[in-house]
Amino acid sequence: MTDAKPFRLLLVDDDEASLDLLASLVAHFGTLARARTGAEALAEVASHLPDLILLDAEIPSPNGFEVCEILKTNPLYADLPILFVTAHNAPEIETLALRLGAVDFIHKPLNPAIVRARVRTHLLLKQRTDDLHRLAIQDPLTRLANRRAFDDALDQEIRRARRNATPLSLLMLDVDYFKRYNDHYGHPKGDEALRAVAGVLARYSRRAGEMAARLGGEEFAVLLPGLSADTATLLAERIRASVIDLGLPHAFSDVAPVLSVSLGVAAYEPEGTALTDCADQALYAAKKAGRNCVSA
Ligand code: GH3
Ligand code: MG
Ligand code: MG
Ligand code: MG
Ligand code: MG
Repeated sequence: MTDAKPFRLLLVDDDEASLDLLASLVAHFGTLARARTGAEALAEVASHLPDLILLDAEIPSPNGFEVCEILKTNPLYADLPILFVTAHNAPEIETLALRLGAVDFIHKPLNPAIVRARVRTHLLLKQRTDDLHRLAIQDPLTRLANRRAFDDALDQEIRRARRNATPLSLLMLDVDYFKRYNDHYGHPKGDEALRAVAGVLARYSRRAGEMAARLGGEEFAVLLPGLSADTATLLAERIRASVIDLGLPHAFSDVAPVLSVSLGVAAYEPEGTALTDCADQALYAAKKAGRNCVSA
């Protein structure tokens, strides 16, 4: 149907013959998972998020309507399309399913052409939703998180740090003498350099909850839940050294023969100055201290 990645579909029905029939109708869309009860369906969604669910209404507990309600009230699964498959013909049953958040309704006995057509439509819509979501949160040049995604993650992590009294650190990073780099090597080379710096940040922010983001221009941030200021400062120093190790020649920098970055480090303090302001001030101090260095 497209040359994009194959889709993952979850088929839920307590009747083995129905599962086999459904599977034969939609196998060409991608990979299939099966569940025979509501509990199995929820477990499968939690372990391997599908792109679409074909959900029999009459399954052992929780039943199809309950499964739909559970999934649709969880923000993690709000975009997951659910198509009900059922022998019910009553309009009020169909309305209930749609009100619970189902995108469509398919009647048994199954009409093969209708099943394929509806599933295809909803997979295409799901793909478009995913694409738009990615565009909304990703910086197109570096593929890091963009400022919008960063601001959301920062809010969330600050709330978590306050609630659990766990450490949270933030790095702010700015490329040194980048205007000169652009002026002398050209904008396309400048873009390449930004991608290379982003690659370094991505390598150092792989643990769950960590996020590297491009805030704009040649300014980046790394959000580090669980890290104290001391540990974050060590990490910042490793990032600084790794950017130097990229070895991108910068003949017009006053501080190094290669491209370098300055970093500011700050740790969250519930009663203190805003975390981003602290990290910004530290970055400014690093610039004042001569660039190609870390300030905390
Ligand atoms: P400093 O060491 O004080 O940070 O000096 P600087 O030259 O890096 O700082 P300044 O803010 O004067 O210049 C930032 C430059 O970043 C200006 C602009 O040309 C460049 N820039 C911003 N966004 C992009 C981009 O998307 N691609 C490229 N190639 N350059 C960009
Ligand atoms: Mg059934
Ligand atoms: Mg700047
Ligand atoms: Mg700069
Ligand atoms: Mg600037």
